[in-house]
Amino acid sequence: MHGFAVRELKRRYDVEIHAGKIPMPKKLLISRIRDKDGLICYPYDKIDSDVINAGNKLKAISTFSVGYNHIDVNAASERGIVVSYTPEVLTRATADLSMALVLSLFRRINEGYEIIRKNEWKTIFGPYEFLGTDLYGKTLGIFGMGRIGKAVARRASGFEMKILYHSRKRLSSLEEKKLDARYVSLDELFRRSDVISIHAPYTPKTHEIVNLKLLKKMKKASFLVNTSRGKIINEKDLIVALKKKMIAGAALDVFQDEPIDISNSLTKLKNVIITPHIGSATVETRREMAEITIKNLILSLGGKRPVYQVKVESGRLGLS
Ligand code: 8YV
Repeated sequence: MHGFAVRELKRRYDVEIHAGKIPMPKKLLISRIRDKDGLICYPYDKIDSDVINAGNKLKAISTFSVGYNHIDVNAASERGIVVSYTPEVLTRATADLSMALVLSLFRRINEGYEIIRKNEWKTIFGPYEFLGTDLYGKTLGIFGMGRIGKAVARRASGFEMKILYHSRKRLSSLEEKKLDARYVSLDELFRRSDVISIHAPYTPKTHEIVNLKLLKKMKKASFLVNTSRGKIINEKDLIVALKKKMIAGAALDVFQDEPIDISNSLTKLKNVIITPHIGSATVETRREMAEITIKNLILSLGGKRPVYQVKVESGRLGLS
């Protein structure tokens, strides 16, 4: 947690900070939460019903993230505990990273870097060597057209890409027009896109929704990008698709298990770019996330509405 945020919290409350192993072991968390009024947590902390029910005095949970699939929101709601999160402030940073990954795949930036690093750039490339593809005129398929999906669409428009999308809710025709985006079924999205970028939340409904059946529908020359949650993709199926060259490549910032194990094939495949869950990792964004996280907690503990409260709605709950 940022220093300014810790200082502000300490000015108001008795604060206990876990500074040991991450994530905090469940037993330890359960024992330390018993006398706490509020909790600040991160996506790697599993805040399940055992943890929530151990917090006898718990009134507020504030997560330093837009995703809240790590919190049993139902269990919290049953106990009248307010759950808050940090959307909006990380939209731009995450959309920027998604576009960076799209560009890296299309223009083979990582491959280029690798051949120079390994001293394999021995001759000047001829006109047909080391070719990537233009973004211009290609179709970007956005799965999950929420705040981040829309920000990706706006950026992709700047590169003159065509936008298809699939989402829980279809946008209004005015919004579709503004973004120049066409709504299609999930099947059609996977069939028609040159690159698919995932921006859906992780829920029981999206759990491993991207499986072999769907990947088989993609064009051989197409790419997959994921900056949302790893478990939306069936990783084993993706590895099969990549090894068999059913798709051209993937760029992933999130994984089924994080940190990814070095023995995972995704760390070895040539047609894969991986980054260590850095979607929101910019100086500006992380500072704003910290501001919102403590504001959310302070407002909730003061009996007021937090800046961003997680609403209990079926289909968006469940633990990862
Ligand atoms: C993490 C994220 O919050 O916001 C999310 O849902 O996955 C990330 O931005 C960030 O890595 C801090 O743990």
